[in-house]
Amino acid sequence: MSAKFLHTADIHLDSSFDRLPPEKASQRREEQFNLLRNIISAAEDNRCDAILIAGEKKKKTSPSFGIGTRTAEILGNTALPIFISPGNHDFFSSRSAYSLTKWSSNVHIFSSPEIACIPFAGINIYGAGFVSQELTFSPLRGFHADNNQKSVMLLHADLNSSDPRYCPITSQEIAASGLSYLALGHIHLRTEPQTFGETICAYPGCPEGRGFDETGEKGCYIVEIGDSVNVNFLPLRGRRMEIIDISLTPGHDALSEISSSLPPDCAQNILKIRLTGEYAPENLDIVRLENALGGRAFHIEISDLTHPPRNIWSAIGNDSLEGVFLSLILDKLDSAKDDGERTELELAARFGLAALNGEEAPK
Ligand SMILES: [Mn+2]
Repeated sequence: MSAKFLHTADIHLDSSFDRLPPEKASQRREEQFNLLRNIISAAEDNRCDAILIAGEKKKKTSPSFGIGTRTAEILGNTALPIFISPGNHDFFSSRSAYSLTKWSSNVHIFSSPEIACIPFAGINIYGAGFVSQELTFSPLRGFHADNNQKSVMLLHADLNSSDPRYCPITSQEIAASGLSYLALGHIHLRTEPQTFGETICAYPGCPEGRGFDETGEKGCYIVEIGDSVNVNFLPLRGRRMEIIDISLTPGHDALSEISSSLPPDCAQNILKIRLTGEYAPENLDIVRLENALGGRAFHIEISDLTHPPRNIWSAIGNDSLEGVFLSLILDKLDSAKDDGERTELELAARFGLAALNGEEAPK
């Protein structure tokens, strides 16, 4: 007996994207439904037998009928069974979209913090869910899966954390569970599959970044359960959030420096460009740069972390270590034979000053 699952979590369908300008935010909110469709297509394309959603399908605890109805419609458009374990943000209650929305028969929601079991294709699918914003005990404590069956569990849980509010579970409990695979959600940064006892578990992370704390490639896990358990990361081709640091060179054109530093494949992405280095503030117009670069990515925001050029010679003549050091460099500058040597000496002055002041070495 074997089965293949797509494991995802932390989709947060109702994210506001309020850092983006209103029209782009509205586009991103709409795209979240495409993300859900893409996840389902990925499961179908990879011939999965079912989809596991380990919580935080949406973010707001209050019922939002529009999102519930649209989600139900999308999930009802596939024949694949979909198992959902509600998390702290989308907990199950009589007033939640889980209760108030009509779900198609392929959708199975774990509506209790006590572990329930749904037999599926010869595999036991276990799960539990949040019924309020906090779940302060471990449903895994004392749990042991039926030895004669392959088994999967969905949990929105905090592994080995000192915070007791979000379904605190431990690696010892996982090791004692006898599960084949534990599909986790809650941590937005993907973890590599880990093995405790005989059980493999993983956090797939969020399937698409939504803020600059969720940068880089995102996706889901494809989990095959047969004689052994195989877990493979499947990247999803959504928009990426990326942070790009660019050190400007004094006297050079900022726009062309930034432009040539952008990665070639960023047209769909949302970029934060952090400008560093010494740069004259009067030559840096952030709004103009953002507008000029607008076509290069879905959205670009620029933060100016530059500082004004420093007069490195200001301590000359001072009766200080800095003053003495600079006089020595200045003597050498007077006898420098070419521009190359002069540039090197000026750089030496900058490194020396940074070292004397306990500052980071200049770029
Ligand atoms: Mn959570």
